[in-house]
Order: sequence, then structure tokens, then C-alpha cells
Amino acid sequence: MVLDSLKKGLRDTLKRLVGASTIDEALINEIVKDVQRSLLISDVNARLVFDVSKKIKERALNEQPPLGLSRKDHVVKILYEEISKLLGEEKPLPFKPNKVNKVLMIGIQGSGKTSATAKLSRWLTKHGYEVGVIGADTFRPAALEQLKSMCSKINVEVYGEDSKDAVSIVKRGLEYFDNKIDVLIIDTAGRHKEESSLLEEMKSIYDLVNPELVLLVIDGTIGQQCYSQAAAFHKAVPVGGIIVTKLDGAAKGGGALSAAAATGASVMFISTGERIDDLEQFLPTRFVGRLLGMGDIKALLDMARQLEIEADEKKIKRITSGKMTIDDFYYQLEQVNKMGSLKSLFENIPGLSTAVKEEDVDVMEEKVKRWRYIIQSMSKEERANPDIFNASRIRRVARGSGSSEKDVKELLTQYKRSKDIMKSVKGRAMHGLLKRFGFGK
Ligand SMILES: Nc1nc2c(ncn2[C@@H]2O[C@H](COP(=O)(O)OP(=O)(O)OP(=O)(O)O)[C@@H](O)[C@H]2O)c(=O)[nH]1
Ligand SMILES: [Mg+2]
Repeated sequence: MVLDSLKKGLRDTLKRLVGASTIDEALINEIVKDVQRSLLISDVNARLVFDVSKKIKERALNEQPPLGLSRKDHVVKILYEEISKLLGEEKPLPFKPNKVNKVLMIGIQGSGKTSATAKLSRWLTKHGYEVGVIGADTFRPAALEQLKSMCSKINVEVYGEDSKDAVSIVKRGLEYFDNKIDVLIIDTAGRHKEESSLLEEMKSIYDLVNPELVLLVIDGTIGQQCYSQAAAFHKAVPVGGIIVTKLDGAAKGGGALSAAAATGASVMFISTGERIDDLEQFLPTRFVGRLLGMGDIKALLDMARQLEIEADEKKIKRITSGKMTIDDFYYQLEQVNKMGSLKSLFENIPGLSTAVKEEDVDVMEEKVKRWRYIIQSMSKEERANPDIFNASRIRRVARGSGSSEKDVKELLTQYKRSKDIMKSVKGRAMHGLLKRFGFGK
């Protein structure tokens, strides 16, 4: 498959992870180094490698796995998520029903536009679309024959003319297919990104067609240079998606895919061979799932999701029954944070908007921010059992979080108050409120 070396590297990393007896910082460091090496070998840009490995490390060291998910599985999940992100966001095809959706294929000479046009026609036909093609390459000798011969094998009609005026060909092609099909793909002439007359032609075609999707075709064997190529084209016309070709046996595939993704335009398809069926839709999460060995990963992710939901439920129950820990208190702060600012929260609760002064809310937001640092400086034991706090612990936490002892004491008081409130009738009303906001369903 594509990116065999990356696959092998990542699977070795997984094996090492699964085989380890404990997950500690030393192991995480080794794992991160392994991943770095694998990514660099497949030509991923050093800067991107640095960023992604930093992220993996931070999350692996700091994130608490949901209750019931092992630390190990949690690290696997982090690897999966971060490497998927490195390869870009998933973007659906922008096609709408009951109209001719136009796709403009662009790219430099020999990148694989014409083959990709035929392959994409095939892919779309298989997915239920009625497809037509316009051959607008008036530069390459026999370009039209090449296109027609590929498309005739898959019963896709090609409109073309034996003329030199690409813009007029496209104009008549649009009229020809008017209302007859779902997707119209326009193959254009290959060009060097510097050739201004050809860039002009591309722009004229773009203005005439006003396409739903501009697909940039890039030869994947150039690796991370994909970035500057994509950026150059994007300056001329807005690139909506990228097709990376020639990934069969391209050792630099990782570089090509991550560089293309780094431009912000999603890699929508990859081409992995010369046959008409060698085009696949590119979905980063599924792709990485396959690299890592999908079956196991999917089961693991499902489990993680389920455990997260259960953990939330348990937390809410603990909070409302008055057995709240500082972790739970922190969780509440985080939930409030997720809902947006405290201000908007108060504005949304009837009666509160007039009862709470705006300055007070600002002060409160500041306080909550500080509390986060304070809680992060507490030990696990202190968070679970805050009764053990004494003067020296308070001093340590204050110093560790860069706040005053008074702040720490205030937080502890607030925590106790919150715990008491939750125990009372009001707490039960709060439970209802949390539910209304979608928590602890
Ligand atoms: N191995 C491999 N070869 C490919 C792939 N895609 C395209 N090719 C080959 O690359 C060459 C160029 O492909 P074309 O589709 O003609 O490229 P183009 O961008 O239309 O070229 P111009 O029209 O001259 O700009 C052909 O020999 C294709 O068979 C691929 O995914 N894998
Ligand atoms: Mg061509």
C-alpha cells in the first residue's frame, strides 16, 4: 500500500508501546522519537514533525485517560488523532443535486491531470453521479485522443474540438452538457507555474466556468515541495481540493500529503497507480487507521468514546450527591468554559443577568483563570482528597502556580461552598441546569 515505510515505522512504534510494561516519560520520549523518525523518512517537513511530536508528547504526558481506558490505549488514541490531523481535515465533495457541478482540473505538466480526470470520472460514476468531460488542453499533442481513449473505456462522454482556443472550447462544452449531467470535469493544459500566458488562460477558464470545485493535481513524488507548488497555484485561482498522484511507491508520500494539507486545501483524492481504478478518496482518519491497523484502532476509539460518556455521567452523579472532588470542581469550571464566557452563561440564565454586575463577572472570569493554574499545581492526592490541605501544602501550591496563599485558600473555600450547595436542594436544581446545557445526559 501507499506509504509502506511510514506504515512499517508506525506499526513498530505501536508494537513497542503495546509491549511496554509501564507508560512513563522515558517511554513516551522514545515513542515520540520513533514517530519523528518515521515521519522524517517519509519526507514530512521538519517543522511539521516538530509540531506534531510536541503535541503528541504534551497530550500523552498531561492528558488524563478517561476512567477505564488504559494509559497505553490512550496514547494510541493520541497518536491516531494527531497523525490524522497532520494529514489534513476531511472535506466533503461540494456537489449539489439537480445541477451541473463543475470541476476544474489544474496542475503543472505531467502531474497527472488527464489520467486523474478519467479516474475521477470513474470514481464518480461508481458513486452514482452522471459525469461528462471537456478536453481543454490545446497544447499537448494528442491530448484529446488520450482523454477520449481513457474515457471511452468507462462510458464517459468527452467534449473536445480540434481548435487552439481553449476558452471557446470550454464555452461550447458547457452548452453541450447543459442540464444533462451531475458533474462536469474540465481537463486543462499542463503548465509551469511561472508561465504567465498559460496562467492567464487558466484564469479566463476559471472566470468563464465559475467552478464548484478547483482540483489541483500534484505529483506526489516531489514530496514536501508540494507546498510551494500548491501555494503558487492558489495565488492564481482558489484551490478547493488537491489530488496527490503517483503515490504508488513514492517514498516521499508523507511529505506530499502533509505539505498539501498544510496549505489549508484538503487532499481529497490520492492516485496510486496508472490503472483507471487507482484513485481513492482521501480521508485522513481512515487512512491513518489503516496505517496503524484499523480493526483494533476502531474498537479502541469506540471504547474510549463510551468511557468518556460514562465518566461524565459518573462525575455529574458524584458532584450532585455532594461527594465532589477538586477534579470534579475543575471539571465544572472547564464545562463552564466550554459554554463560552461566564458572561454569556449568566445572560442565558433568566434572572441572573440583572442580578450580576458586569464588573463582578469580569473579576470572576479572572479568578477562574487563576484557579485553573492553582488546581494544575495540586497533586493527584490533594485533588481527590482536599481535606489534607495544610499550611505547607497551601504554600507549595501557591508558589507552584504563581499565585498567593490567599488565592489558594479562597479556591478551597469556594470548592467547599460549591460542594455544600450541590448537596442541597439547589444542587439538584443545578443538576437539571447542567442537563439542560447538554451535560450528564
Ligand atoms: N505510477 C503512476 N503513474 C501515474 C499516476 N498518475 C499519472 N501517472 C502517469 O503520469 C504520466 C502523466 O500523466 P498525465 O495524466 O498525462 O499528466 P498530465 O498532467 O495530464 O500531463 P500534461 O497534460 O502534459 O500536463 C502518465 O504516464 C501517467 O500514466 C499514478 O498515480 N501512478
Ligand atoms: Mg494532460
